[in-house]
Amino acid sequence: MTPTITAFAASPDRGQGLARDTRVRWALEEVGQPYEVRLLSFAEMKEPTHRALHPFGQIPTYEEGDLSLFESGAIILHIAEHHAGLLPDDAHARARAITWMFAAVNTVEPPILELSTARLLEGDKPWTSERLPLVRDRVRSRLQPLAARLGDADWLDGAFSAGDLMMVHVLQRLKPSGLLEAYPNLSAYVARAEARPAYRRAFSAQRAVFNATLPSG
Ligand code: GTB
Repeated sequence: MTPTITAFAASPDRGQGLARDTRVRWALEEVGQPYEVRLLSFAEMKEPTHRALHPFGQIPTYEEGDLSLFESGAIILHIAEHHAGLLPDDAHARARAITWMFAAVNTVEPPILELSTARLLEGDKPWTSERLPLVRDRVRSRLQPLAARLGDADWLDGAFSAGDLMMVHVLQRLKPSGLLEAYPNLSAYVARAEARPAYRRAFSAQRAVFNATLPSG
């Protein structure tokens, strides 16, 4: 059964692939599962029909037969558990890959989101100039140990896994901040993941949504 995911009809990132449907698209591409996409406006996301799928009125959601899921982490774990390619077979290695998924969304992503909020939503507040250095330090306090753990390995724990997919998508959000550049192995890690054919396909698919909104000619 072909799953259907939801995505922004008009992503605020203007096709940079930073909205969380991209990580779900990427997981589906990695495992070779075709999918359909239902595009939603901000107003449609808050309507009861969509809130029945996503209590918080957000994207992405995932529907497959009578199963419907929200939360990108849960969706990707579901995909990874039902297809080969994103989680190792060995039970301990599998548990470690899932640990990296949680580390990405629960430990690394929060200060990165805080930085985005401070820059984009609160950039005009009088206290932002004092707050930004603190938030940037909080991001560094996650990047430094992550860079130390990755070292010169290609991926966080052996072969590429759902843990890397999630971590890379979280780190991509840092690109405009310039913070990632201080950690050359993390920059190379992100670039390595972005060179994967599955990522390229996912990126192009979400980009096509933005391109379709551009005036022709
Ligand atoms: N924890 C949830 C998950 O992982 O699925 C978070 C879902 C979420 O934040 N969804 C966002 C959303 O629907 C889109 S991805 N927002 C609309 C709303 O809440 O009303 C977050 C996002 C938005 C914009 C950018 N950007 O412009 O760069 C990047 C990421």
